[in-house]
Amino acid sequence: MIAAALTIAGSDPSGGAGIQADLKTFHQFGVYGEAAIALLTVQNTLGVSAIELIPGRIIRQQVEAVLADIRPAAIKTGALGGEEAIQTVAELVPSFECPLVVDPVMVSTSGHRLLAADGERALRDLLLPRCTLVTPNVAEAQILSGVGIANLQNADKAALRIGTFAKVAVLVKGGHLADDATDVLYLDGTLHHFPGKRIQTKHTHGSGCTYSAAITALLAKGYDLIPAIRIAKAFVQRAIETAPALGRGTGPLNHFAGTTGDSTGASS
Ligand code: PXL
Repeated sequence: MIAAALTIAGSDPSGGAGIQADLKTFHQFGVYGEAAIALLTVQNTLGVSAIELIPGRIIRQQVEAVLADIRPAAIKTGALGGEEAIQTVAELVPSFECPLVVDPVMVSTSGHRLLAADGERALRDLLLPRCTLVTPNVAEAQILSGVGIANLQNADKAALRIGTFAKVAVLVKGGHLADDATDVLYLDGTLHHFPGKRIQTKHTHGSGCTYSAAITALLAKGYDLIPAIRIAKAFVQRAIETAPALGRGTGPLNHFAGTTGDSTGASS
């Protein structure tokens, strides 16, 4: 039977980030994609011009409808918008009965806030302790940990701190680190490093969404966390390297990139 995965996140009508990136990524990994929408953005590759939050009760009803019918084998969250949505999802977690990946989206690639200030506390106190893996970028890891991050050692410290207080696995993504693009995983008291290539391109719109969606798809297929991260990272790297240069701003990745763990670009 085909595995299903659910994303609870925001809509990006230009198709490169959010729900749209998650569904394309699930599909590319051969996983049946389901999507509960937590907010709408009005945006294209040049930026976000408006945001409309979906009421918590509608988010809850979308998730409950999915859980009552086509049960996902893994779930991820993306942009949730604020405290109400985060509290709603946190309350639903005990009914998930599968891994939960939280991408703590706070700011869009173009610098637009996708989480109100009240949401940061709710994210840290309500949602993080209930997830399997949280995947902050450097800016988000700084906010969640209180550690200033300028290098890999700082990223290690931030991952350790978040993992220790929330008692979850933490993947601090190094894509924005000055030296290289190494990611740090804190898992059960141990730090692991995933070296990456720094790719010179402006087309990175939705790379965080795509990465966490790829991890979620692989967890839905039964992969353990470390191989899932390794394969997902190789996919995102290839998707950035072969980005189709669409749009007049920060363009999307190539969601048709190969999904195997090696770097040949071959599809599974
Ligand atoms: O990549 C973060 C992100 C998440 N969700 C939505 C977005 C973005 C970035 O632009 O638009 C809806």
